[in-house]
Amino acid sequence: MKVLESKFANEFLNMAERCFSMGWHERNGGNMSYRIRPEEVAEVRGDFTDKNPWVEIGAAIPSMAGEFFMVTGSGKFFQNTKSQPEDATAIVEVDGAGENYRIVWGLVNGGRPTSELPSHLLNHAVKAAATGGKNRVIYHCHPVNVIALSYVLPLEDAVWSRELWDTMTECPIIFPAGVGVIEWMVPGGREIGVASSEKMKTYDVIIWAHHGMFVSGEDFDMAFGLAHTVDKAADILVKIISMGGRKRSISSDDFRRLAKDFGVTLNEDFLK
Ligand code: 2HA
Ligand code: ZN
Repeated sequence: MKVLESKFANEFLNMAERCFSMGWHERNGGNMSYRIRPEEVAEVRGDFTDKNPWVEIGAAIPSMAGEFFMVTGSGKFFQNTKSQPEDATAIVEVDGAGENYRIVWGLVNGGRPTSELPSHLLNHAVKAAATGGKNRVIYHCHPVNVIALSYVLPLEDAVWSRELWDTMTECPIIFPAGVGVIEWMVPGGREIGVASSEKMKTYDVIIWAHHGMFVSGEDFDMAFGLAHTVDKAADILVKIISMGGRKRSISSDDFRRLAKDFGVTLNEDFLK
C-alpha cells in the first residue's frame, strides 16, 4: 500500500487541516508527530526508501529505537499539508541506538523534519512509558488565547490549572491532572524538549509561555480534543478577565464532587 492510501496518513492530514482551520497555525507555525504502529509500518513499507542518510536527533532516546514517526516538515505550512503531503510531511525511522533518524518517505523537495523533533521524540518516549504505549500523537500549536494569557497569568502550574478548570465544568474531567507551564525558552532544541518531557510525566498539556501549547494524546481525535478544550477554556478565561474578573467560582468541594461522579482523580494540589 502507498503511504497516502493508509488510514494513519489520512488521519494525520485531516488533523492538520482541522488544526489549521482553528487559526492555530499561522505561516509555518506548529508541528505534529504520530508514532506509527508496527502493523501500519508493515502495510506501507514497500513505499519507503533507504537511500537517505542518518542524521543526529540531538538527543539520545533509546526507548524510541526502531520506531517510525510521521511528522510535519520544518518550515512547511499546516495550510498546505493536506494538499501537498509528500512535500510537507515525512516519515522518519529512528536508528537502533535512538540517536539518529533518517527520512524514509516524504519531503520530496528537500528539507528536514520539524525543528521540534527532539521535543517530539523525548515526549513520545515519556508518554509511551507513562501509558503502556497507548499515546501516539504529540502536537504543538500557537493558539491566540493561551499565548495572550501567558503574558498575564503567573507562570505556575497551579494557577493555570485551577484558572482553566474554573472556566467550564468539563475541563477538570478532560484534563484532571491540570496543565504544566514552562517559562519562555528558545524553541527547537533539546533544552525545551527536556523541560517539556519532565512536565509530560505529570500532564498531557504543556503551556510554552509566549509561544503556544504542546499536547499528547492516544490518537488524533484525543490530541485535537484536548487542544480544543484548553483553547476554549483560555478563550473564556480571557473574557472573564476582560469583563473585570470573576464574580463567582466553582468551589474546591464542587470540583471534588464532580471528580467523584465522573470517576477522575483531580490533582489535590490545585484544590486548595
Ligand atoms: O514554527 O512552531 O515551535 C514551528 C514552531 C516551532
Ligand atoms: Zn511553535
